[in-house]
Amino acid sequence: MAMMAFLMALLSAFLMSGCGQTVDSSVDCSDIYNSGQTVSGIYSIYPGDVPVSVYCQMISVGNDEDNGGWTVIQRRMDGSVNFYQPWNQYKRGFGNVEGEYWLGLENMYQLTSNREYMLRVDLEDFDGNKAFALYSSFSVGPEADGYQLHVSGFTNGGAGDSLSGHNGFKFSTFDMDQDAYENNCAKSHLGGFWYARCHSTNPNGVYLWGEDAAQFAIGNVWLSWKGYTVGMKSISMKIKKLS
Ligand SMILES: [Ca+2]
Repeated sequence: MAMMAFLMALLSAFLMSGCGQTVDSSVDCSDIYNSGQTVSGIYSIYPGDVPVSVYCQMISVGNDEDNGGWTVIQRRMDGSVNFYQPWNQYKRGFGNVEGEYWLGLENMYQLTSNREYMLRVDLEDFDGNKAFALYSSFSVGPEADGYQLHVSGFTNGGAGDSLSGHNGFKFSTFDMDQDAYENNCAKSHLGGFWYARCHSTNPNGVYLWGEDAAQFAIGNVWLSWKGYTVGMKSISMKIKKLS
């Protein structure tokens, strides 16, 4: 009996402590950061009942004070992942958490439906120039409303504002046209996004490897910084919970 009690205590201690880089019941990277984990990397978070692997950026890149606990929801960095994906993939998430990935609309909804988040978009071109855009409020609506985007409160980090025009629009993919255009924005711009008629940024578009004047508005572009024909070397979207 004593042995059994000991084993139960051991098991209990193990379950309480968690394992690896999992921090038990952390909803997002803000929780993980606040628990003392200040090294950027891959962690498990719990947007809902099941763990999700995510890249936590614990230090902001660039000249601002917003360090700590950014949950990366979208990341392009080397063109290694095909972002021309159907609805179910954008809903569930896809890619490689060590590199390029999309966290998934359902996870974004679970995270932001009853908590307040800010959004930061970091951009880098192939000449090494960097800029960002900051939004004081970001959330994604439920699937029943087409995973509608709610974004506001722009602050300029040099990139200008190419996202506020997408506020209020539903998410669209090539097999789920919910945009405001008579044709299919996802098909004509080769991505998946909260397209309007159609876009001023296309973060999930084709990885262009820089400027290509022949490829108008299909690349991973940010209009107010580099126009419609310059693809980013890296573009990432990350959210942080407001305290
Ligand atoms: Ca349409």
